[in-house]
Amino acid sequence: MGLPVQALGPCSWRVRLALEEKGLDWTSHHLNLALNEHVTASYQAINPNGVVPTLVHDGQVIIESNDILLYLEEKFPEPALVPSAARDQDGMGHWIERAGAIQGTIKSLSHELLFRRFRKVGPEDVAFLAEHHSNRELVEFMRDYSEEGAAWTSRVERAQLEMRNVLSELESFLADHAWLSGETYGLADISWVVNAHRLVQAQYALDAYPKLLSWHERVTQRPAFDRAVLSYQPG
Ligand SMILES: N[C@@H](CCC(=O)N[C@@H](CS)C(=O)NCC(=O)O)C(=O)O
Repeated sequence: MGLPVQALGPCSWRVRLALEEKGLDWTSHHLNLALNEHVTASYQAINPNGVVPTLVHDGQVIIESNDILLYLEEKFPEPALVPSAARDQDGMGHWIERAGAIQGTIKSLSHELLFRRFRKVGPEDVAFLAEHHSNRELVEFMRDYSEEGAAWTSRVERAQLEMRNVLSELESFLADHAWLSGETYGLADISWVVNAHRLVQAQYALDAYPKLLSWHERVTQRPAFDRAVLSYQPG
């Protein structure tokens, strides 16, 4: 049994959501991570980290999902997904940065709570990655995941702690603000909803965070979220 392909990459959901919100035309070059389609020399020549997503636009290559959000906003400012007030812009920047920094945490929890049921990784898979993937961090992660020893336990414990901390911060912020981007929905909401949605998928206990759950519901009910994530089928 496999996960639906759209379940595999919150970083790609993030970019698709921004593209959908802005109503932009784009061409998908889908890579199936479970089939190691990102573990090729040709893809790593485009994205040296060998991870998805990558945006290629007007001859420019942008490789970090949050950087892609900011790039899209700069090139395609309408409809605006940044707040007009400087104070809200700072707040938005803070949350986007936090989303980028928490990526490893999301990855550890996704593997522990969701993928472990579907994705078996053995020593031969790790050896394949070590030979063909230039991103050493990614290879070490997969080695720890496959061995399920002390190194993995410590990754998961660290991730649980970091996640609890950031969820408390989000809950406090959302107690006073409708959106992470300030007065209106914007890039910080896009950046975070994919993380929150992944936690929901992984059945992470979120009852202690009612403001976050209500914000998640408001964002995931947007038609763009449906197109970018829930009903998305790779072409
Ligand atoms: N910081 C990067 C992280 C990208 C990343 O880790 N992408 C994941 C999917 S969400 C990936 O390609 N993983 C491949 C793997 O772990 O083998 C970004 O935000 O674009």
